[in-house]
Parts: sequence; structure tokens; C-alpha cells
Amino acid sequence: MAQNYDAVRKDIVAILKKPDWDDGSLGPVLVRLAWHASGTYDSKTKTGGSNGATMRFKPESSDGANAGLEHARAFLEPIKQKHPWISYADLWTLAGVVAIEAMNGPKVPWKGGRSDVPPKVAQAQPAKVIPPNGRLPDAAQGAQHIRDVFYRMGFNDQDIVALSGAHSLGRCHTDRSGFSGPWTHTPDRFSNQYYRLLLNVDWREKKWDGPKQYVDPDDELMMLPTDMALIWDPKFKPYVELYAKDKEAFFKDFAAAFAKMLELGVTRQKL
Ligand code: CCH
Repeated sequence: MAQNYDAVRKDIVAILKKPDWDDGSLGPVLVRLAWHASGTYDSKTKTGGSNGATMRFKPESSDGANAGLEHARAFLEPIKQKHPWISYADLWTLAGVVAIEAMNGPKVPWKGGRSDVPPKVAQAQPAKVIPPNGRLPDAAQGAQHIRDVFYRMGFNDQDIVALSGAHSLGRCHTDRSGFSGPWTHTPDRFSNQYYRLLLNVDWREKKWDGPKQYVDPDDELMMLPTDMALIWDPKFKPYVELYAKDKEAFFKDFAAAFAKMLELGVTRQKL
């Protein structure tokens, strides 16, 4: 069948608006799916990454870090059924870039050609083809941990700050990560608001029984400990200041870093 990615893009755009879901858009959870599918990459062993779409299988599907992404995968399933030629690995990553653009974000360069690990192979050799749990970042930790995780993928400090700006989108859910609330006032729009809020709000610890997180004085917006690390760490902070001032620079650097992330470990050989 002809590989008409534009037809798939159109079908992704068509499902984004969903009034009864969170803030009315599936965009944020689709961006999180694209990132978690890719963010398992380990540059030393050249394992993990979006190729293979291994989040369909255990243990990756049941990694606590991926809680809630079963919804994102289910929302995309009708599009996979309609365009069976596209791999899940391509569909999940494409959905992320289409969602970012549709939510007023930058155009992220994207190329198809990923393939899916066949279920039989995943069953026969899970340890060989599925990345172990624990490769995605733990929001309760700090700067050293974020560096360990993103350096492992091949990113630097500036990339880390640029990629974190995706938290202008979406929200935390107590039944997924345990954290609660949105980072910005417009969680369905891609913007540099996250950086401005990080710098300008009087963040304080939320008073509750849940995991440690930070809230604004009205307890409407939130930041994770890993978000706060970006202004507490003297090497990260100048990039937060740059992106708070310069939306164009953020869009450009985010698009480049996110495109790189979606390519990590992608070989374009049939799996
Ligand atoms: Fe994130 N993120 N993220 N994040 N994330 C969460 C939600 C989103 C961390 C932790 C969390 C990136 C980096 C990090 C999105 C995109 C990106 C949640 C809440 C936690 C916790 C999950 C829930 O409860 O539903 C940590 C830690 C890091 C790095 O240290 C990067 C990089 C990206 C993309 C480029 C998006 C979008 C969401 C919102 C999802 C939604 O459902 O609204």
C-alpha cells in the first residue's frame, strides 16, 4: 500500500480535540507517548529508542513511568487499523510531532521507516529486544539524575532544558505519576510559558500527602522536583533564562532536540 504519511497526519489531527479528556486535547499525552517510546535509548549499548515500538510488550508496558500511556496507544489504534502499513513505531512518533505542530508548536522534522518488533520475537527474546524498566527519568530526583538519563541518550545540558519545555503542555495525574496539576495556564498550547513561570512564580512545596511537588501561591500550577532543578542548577539556569526571553530560540532548539530524540537507535532495517 502507498505510504501516505499525509493521510495519517490528517487523521491524527482529527482526533486531537476531545472535550471530555483533561484540558480538551489528546495532544499532550501523545507527545508524552512519543517521548517515552524514544527516551529509553542507551547510546553505549545502542538499545532502546522508538524503533521496535516495544512499549506494546512487558516489561516496558508496565513500567511505572509509562502509566497512562495505554490510553495514548489506544487512541491511536483506530488510525493504525485504517492505515495498517504504518508501523506503531512510526505512528507513535509521528503523532507526537503532529500534536506539537497542531498545538501551535514548531514543525519537528520527522522521517518514517521504523519497524515494529514482531510479537513472536518479543516473546522469545524479551531481554534482547525490550529495554529494561528504569531508563526514563524519575521526577522526584534532581539535576544529577536528569543528567545521567539524558547524557545516556546523547544529549547535553542545553538540550535537557530545551526538551523540558514540553511541560508547557499537559498535566500530572494522581492515578498515573502520583503528581497533580498542569505546569501552565494553557496546557493545550505549546509555548515558552513554562520557563517564564519557572523563573517568576514564588514556588513552594505543596501541602498534601502526595509526593513532593511545588505549587504557585494559589495552588493552581505545579512544578516537579526535576523541573525546579532547572533553575536551581547553575549550568541549567542560563538556558531557562534564554528560553523565557526568546521563544524563537526555544522553538528552534526544541524542534532539533526532539527530532534527534525520535531518531535515537533508528536503523531502518526490518526487525
Ligand atoms: Fe514529562 N512528565 N518529564 N516530559 N511530560 C509528565 C507529563 C508530561 C518528567 C516527568 C513527567 C519530558 C521530561 C520529563 C511531557 C513531555 C515531556 C508527568 C506526569 C511526569 C511525572 C504524568 C502523569 O501523571 O500523567 C521528567 C522527570 C522529565 C525529565 O526529567 C520531556 C523531555 C518531554 C517531551 C519532550 C508531556 C507532554 C506531559 C503531559 C502528559 C499529559 O498526559 O498531559
